[in-house]
Amino acid sequence: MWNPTYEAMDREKLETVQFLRLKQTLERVYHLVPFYRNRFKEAGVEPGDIRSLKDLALLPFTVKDDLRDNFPFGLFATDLSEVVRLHSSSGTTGTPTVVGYTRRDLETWSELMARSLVSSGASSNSVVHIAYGYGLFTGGLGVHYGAEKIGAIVVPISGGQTKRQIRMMKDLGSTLLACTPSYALHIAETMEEMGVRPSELKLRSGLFGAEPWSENMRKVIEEKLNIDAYDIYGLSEIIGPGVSCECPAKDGLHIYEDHFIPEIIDPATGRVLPDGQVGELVITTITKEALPLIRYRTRDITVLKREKCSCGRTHVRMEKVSGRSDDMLIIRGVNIFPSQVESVLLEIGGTEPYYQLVVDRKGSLDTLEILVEVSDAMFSDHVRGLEGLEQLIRKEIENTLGISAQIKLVEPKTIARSEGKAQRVIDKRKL
Ligand code: DLL
Repeated sequence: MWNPTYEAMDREKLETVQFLRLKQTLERVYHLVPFYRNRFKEAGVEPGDIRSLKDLALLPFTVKDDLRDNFPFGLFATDLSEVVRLHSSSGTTGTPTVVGYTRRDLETWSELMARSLVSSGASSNSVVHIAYGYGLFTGGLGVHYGAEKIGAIVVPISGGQTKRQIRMMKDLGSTLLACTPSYALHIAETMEEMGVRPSELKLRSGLFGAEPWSENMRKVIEEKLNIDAYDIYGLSEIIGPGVSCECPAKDGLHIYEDHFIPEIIDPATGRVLPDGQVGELVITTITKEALPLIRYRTRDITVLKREKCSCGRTHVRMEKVSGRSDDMLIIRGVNIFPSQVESVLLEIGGTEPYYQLVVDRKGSLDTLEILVEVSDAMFSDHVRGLEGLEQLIRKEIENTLGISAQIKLVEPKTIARSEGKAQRVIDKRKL
């Protein structure tokens, strides 16, 4: 562990720390951010009404539109002279949102990334190959400062030029690869094309996040790259990568509770759900200076688990994110996440983990077409094999998702590869 004092703190002590930090944050936002003062007044609450962690539920939610409506700096709680860095959220639609950090916020972020890197097998002896994009996206710089903090050697290569990435990993002896899971897969595939075997590299682990990926995808990546693959979660609004991360138990991501208070709500009603129930993750930051967020609705769907973890960390775990409530497709009334399709495809075999869901509407009926890339071996097989595969996928998708879909097998390497977050869904109903 990077910081056992906090990462393994006993529950009672941790909750005391959380409550003190929460109180301070509430006082600050109430007095420094007019938006929060107005919201609290509308909800009829004042910071003084919050007498225990449970009272958090009395406070109103904050949503992405609040950041947009107050673009660029309306929700900042410090003077701009205190702000030393800005990033922007990766949203591809609508007004952008901007997030800011004070010097102490950057220190906090580095600390959380240091914890995440150590949790996924890194140390001062590691060579950390950072293929997350550098720039306004938080992936590259977020991992970068954490890796420097633990004293590892940082290779700040950013995304793109995949063959060069592979040559560099080989030459420099990179031990940890940090990128999106879809890019990790693309790297593995390019290695195969180049005839580079995983044993020629020194890679031992991978820190993958920024998009949902299934357990089956983990197996594929681990096998192809011969590494341990760990999931890391975060969002720009809260801090960037390093809100939570897996430990060697690979059974959920520990949320750094000395900095964030998580809740799970029913996305439809906003009601807080008990631990163990699936719902939308809501996070309150309790140490952020420049942009504290109160009960921020992440839209990410997960479950909280409080059972003791074998790694010794005491912080609550969230399960792998299954999708976003706003990415959840409702097709003929059935809720579907792209990651469910991924899981089915990888279970079956004969296909590659490259797929795309195309949703359309014919008359009043929603249609779902799933483009699936077949493996090279399968493709060179005779047509009967492909027909059988198509039928099998159709059957399994129907069994798992509860709706029928048209399956279109496509040739190897025809679905666009991504260097960042993959685009899994084309919803023509919304175009
Ligand atoms: O994606 C920060 C990040 C960078 C996380 C690198 C991990 C690694 P945004 O661009 O603001 O920030 O996107 C945040 O991405 O609300 C989730 O929907 C999704 N996401 C992030 N990590 C995971 C993950 C970064 N491990 C949005 N699993 C979040 C599933 C994830 N979804």
